[in-house]
Amino acid sequence: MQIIEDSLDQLLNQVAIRTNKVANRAEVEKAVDDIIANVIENGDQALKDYEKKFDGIDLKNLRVSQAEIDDAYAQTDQKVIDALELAKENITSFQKMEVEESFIDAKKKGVIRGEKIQPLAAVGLYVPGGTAAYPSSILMNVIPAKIAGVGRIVMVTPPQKDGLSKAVLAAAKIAGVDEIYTVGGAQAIASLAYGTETIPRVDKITGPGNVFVATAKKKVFGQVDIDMIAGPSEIGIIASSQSVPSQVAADLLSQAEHDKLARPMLITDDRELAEAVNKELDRQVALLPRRAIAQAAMDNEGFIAVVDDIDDAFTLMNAVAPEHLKVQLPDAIEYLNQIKNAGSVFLGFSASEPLGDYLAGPNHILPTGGTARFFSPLGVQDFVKRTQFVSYTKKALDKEKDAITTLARVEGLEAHARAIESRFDKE
Ligand code: HSO
Ligand code: ZN
Repeated sequence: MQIIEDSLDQLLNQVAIRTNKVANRAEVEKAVDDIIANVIENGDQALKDYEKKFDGIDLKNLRVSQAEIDDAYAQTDQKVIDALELAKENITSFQKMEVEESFIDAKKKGVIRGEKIQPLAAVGLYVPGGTAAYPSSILMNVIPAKIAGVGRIVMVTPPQKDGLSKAVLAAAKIAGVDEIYTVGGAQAIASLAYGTETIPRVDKITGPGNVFVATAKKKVFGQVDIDMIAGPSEIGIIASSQSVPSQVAADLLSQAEHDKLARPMLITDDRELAEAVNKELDRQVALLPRRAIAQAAMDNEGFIAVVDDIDDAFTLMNAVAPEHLKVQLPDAIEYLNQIKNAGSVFLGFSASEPLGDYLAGPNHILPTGGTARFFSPLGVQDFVKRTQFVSYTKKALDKEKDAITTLARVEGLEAHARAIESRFDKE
């Protein structure tokens, strides 16, 4: 990968330029607008027409039968089932700790105030087709929704000529998906947002997808809620002369193999390590089945930055705000306070990134493209909403009524003031 060595200011500038790229989306926007309008008007028929047009598949039923799901589960290797079950256990125990409590406050005489947290009634999960249909992502999406208490979890995924992936169906069963429909693309997002004769309208849509799916999600936001818009995977590693080059390279490649636009990034204070990692990358990438993708990611988006010291490495990495941040240093946990912007952090030599992708328990649906500055990992909080409430006795209202009527009249809202005063009218 390209090695850049410069002053911290120059490097910070370069990082800002790299994360500001905006793609020209006008054509995609127009296509997606048309698809959404067609699904609203023609429902199931529009979905079937699109499958025929885009994938050449004649869909009889949109819904995947329980028998098909059970069969897929039965045909899945027991080792895979066991691994999914262990992942489920770890994800569940971790995500349960995210549950937020409702509260009620009665400290002031005659006043009750509170906030009630309740699950969303229905959510939809988009699972991409082909090789990007990851069983692990199904667990990561569905388990927090289950813990939140979501009543109905609907999955949509594009139909495949030789049938849906067995491992995906098995993961959906293990995670507790309620219904699965074979529909993909922008039309799938439209159907979840507006509902069709067969597919129920949901309250929130989560899950990654291609540019059409991502654009459709942005467009239906407001009609329903959506999770963040996922971009290509990223890994930022901070390493020093004490890191092992082969391990650093292996972690960089673990994310580079996701996508030609994935971003493997290394920041180090040691030029020698930078060069050793580069050699390892060349050696290891040649051995990978997905070497073409990983190599493209390294060439397109990857970089190694050499800085003066480890403090500068953290400053620069905070500006990158990577999806995954790997601290490949001794006593890594000591650096936790220096990390401001990162989706998920992997501390120490043994915490290799795929530990988080599959098993440790934190979510792998994470903010990308620098959005870790303000977005968080997907979690239980994403599947609940808050409702606030108050109750006042007449005496308590009497104490505060003047402040209310004053504010109402300042805003020119006389009926607001009178509504309060009506409580004190003489009968
Ligand atoms: N690293 C991906 C998630 C994933 N990895 C799924 C393997 N399977 C999120 O950036
Ligand atoms: Zn991954």
